[in-house]
Amino acid sequence: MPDLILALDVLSSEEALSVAEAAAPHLDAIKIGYPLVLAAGLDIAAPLSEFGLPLIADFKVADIPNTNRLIAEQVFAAGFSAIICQGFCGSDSVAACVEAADDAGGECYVVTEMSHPGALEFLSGRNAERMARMAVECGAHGIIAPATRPERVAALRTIIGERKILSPGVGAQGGDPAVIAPLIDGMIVGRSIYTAEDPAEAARAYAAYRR
Ligand code: OMP
Repeated sequence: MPDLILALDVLSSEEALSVAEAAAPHLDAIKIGYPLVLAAGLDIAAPLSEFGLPLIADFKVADIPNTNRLIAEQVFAAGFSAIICQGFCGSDSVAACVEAADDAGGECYVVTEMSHPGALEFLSGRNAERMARMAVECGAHGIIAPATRPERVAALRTIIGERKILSPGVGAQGGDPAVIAPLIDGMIVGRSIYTAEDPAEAARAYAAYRR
């Protein structure tokens, strides 16, 4: 059963720190990305790391290999433990992130199939399976796959074997935590925790699906 990863997509450092402090006892990692970093700056990583949890940088990095490497190096220098990159730019772009992660002793996760309805237009099916296979070949530590489509997570699992699957889409996007939990290694939950009246209680409820 999976780790619980908070997607902290709030728009101020005050709210970020307050939600993180409340939820931290029930979490295994915190994921932040453009919303919080653009609002509060990359320096938010330092106070967030005080909670003693791994920090995942969700910049869905999607550029040429050199730019991907430069982005990933900044991320790991700022204290993050992992980075998320897109798979659709190809193996050389993914390999640049994996290499930067390896150099920093961190991890790289590759987006294969996304969780929203529009993902079915391009980021699903055979393309997602090809990206999962490529993620394994590049030495990525795992993939991102949709909690909104458990059958697709099961299909991607047959490709990536023991590598980790981190899965967003439970709660606000409609995915059922009880259905997806046995299939994945990390459950990513955002709004259902950070907009809850009691984020600590919401996090505790999702933590019940943990190992
Ligand atoms: P909630 O829908 O609020 O629980 O947040 C989900 C989090 O996972 C957000 O930070 C999304 O950006 C992220 N996410 C998806 O929702 N779907 C994906 O396919 C991939 C991600 C991601 O890479 O984390």
